[in-house]
Amino acid sequence: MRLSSYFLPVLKETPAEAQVVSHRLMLRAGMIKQQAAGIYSWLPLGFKVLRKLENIVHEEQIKAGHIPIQMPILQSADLWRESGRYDDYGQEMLRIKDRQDRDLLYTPTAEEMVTDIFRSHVSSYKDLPLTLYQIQWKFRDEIRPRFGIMRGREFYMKDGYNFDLTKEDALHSYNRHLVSYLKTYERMGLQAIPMRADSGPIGGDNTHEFLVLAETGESEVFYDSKVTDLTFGDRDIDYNDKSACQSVLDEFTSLYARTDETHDPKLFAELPADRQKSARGIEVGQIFYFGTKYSETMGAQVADDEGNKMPVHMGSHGIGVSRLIGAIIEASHDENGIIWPEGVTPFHCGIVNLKQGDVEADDACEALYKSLNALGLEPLYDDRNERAGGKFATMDLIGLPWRLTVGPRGLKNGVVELTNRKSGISEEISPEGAVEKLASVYRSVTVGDFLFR
Ligand code: P5A
Repeated sequence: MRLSSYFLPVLKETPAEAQVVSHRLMLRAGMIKQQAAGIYSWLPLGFKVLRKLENIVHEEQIKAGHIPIQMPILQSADLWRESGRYDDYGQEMLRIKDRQDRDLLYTPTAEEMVTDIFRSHVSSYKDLPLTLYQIQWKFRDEIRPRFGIMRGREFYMKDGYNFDLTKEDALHSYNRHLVSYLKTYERMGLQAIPMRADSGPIGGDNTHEFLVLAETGESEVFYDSKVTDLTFGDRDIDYNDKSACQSVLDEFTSLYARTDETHDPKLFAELPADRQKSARGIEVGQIFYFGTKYSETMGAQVADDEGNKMPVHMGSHGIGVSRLIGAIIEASHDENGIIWPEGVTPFHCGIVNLKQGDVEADDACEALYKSLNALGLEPLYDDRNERAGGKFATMDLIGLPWRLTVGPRGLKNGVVELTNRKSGISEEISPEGAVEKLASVYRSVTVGDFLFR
């Protein structure tokens, strides 16, 4: 992409309404625009990152054997009357009437709708296990939308739902989700710690939230410091292997890690004093097992070989896809702007032409731009007629992991400058060498390049 033909409305001033750094930087980098309280437009740069995250989520869900679907954003209230949640859900649910005076609602979550799909089409235990998921906009009329997209009213969520014959099978689904979530967050450059939590309006008593530690997090959390040493890494887990998934769950949930809702000060005090940590965290996902709560009230049953019908065991599993962008920025920025992890960056590198209009500089930039594109990488080429200082400031603000700086002086010696955004370290290198290095960096990072199949 050439910056001269892109739409990147960066702001020079720090917006006064933004209280946390991720919100400030998203506004300044021209990623989002607020349209109403907690409701945002996603401008090109923000939309690109959102799609990258979405791709990673799809890839990891599909690897785990889960099947993508898409359910509507508006739902009929009748479904929610069946489960009893229409009245229970309270003011967070946005209720709407259509022209026939029928009650609709803007989906805050979709346990009822997916249960309705299941009961309409599945009647035999032979069709189990089944996990359906979607990535779809949700609406919750939050009393205090804040921190930009971090606590929005409209937000993008991956929501998955498992259907199993027995509790044991459903707990395997739970474990499978936990494993796939650990993998997903790590690919996004994040450490998200599973913590024992409260299930709220979704139900059930088996639930973990995934928390990214951050000073600006809304949740208060308590944990054993050893839990921050755990990483999932490159493990290749067979998702059908029950004991392999169980042992990942055991490894990641045995140490003390709880949100304030389930915090047990007595148990916590048994930890060695230097390992007792309390901090704040951003909730980027939650998994639930709630047994037959919805299948019983809504009649989602399967029959065994003798024709005996039984309600299926279910759970639901969510990832806050739009919120994750805020969490990533909170975890990865400096005073000059965002620092994207390579796995989610909107463009793989920036190209800064120090002397636009100089034939050699222009040619060298064009050549770099073409070679990188030919490798399947996406450079953002700042080809505007602007001062170098302004171009550097924009690149730092939007946080691409690598920057190529090209100017007549370097080109005389056959070199360009390759700078790493995170370390700030620059090296002089031939243009071919720079392309090769970027190709090898991105070969080892799986970028979310899933194409919906
Ligand atoms: C699981 C999927 C559920 O709704 N039903 C379907 C279950 N879980 S949840 O924990 O309530 O939400 C899942 C994740 O969505 C994100 N989230 C939000 N993101 C931005 N703004 C909000 N107002 C908001 N509310 C929830 C969180 O990351 C949460 O873990």
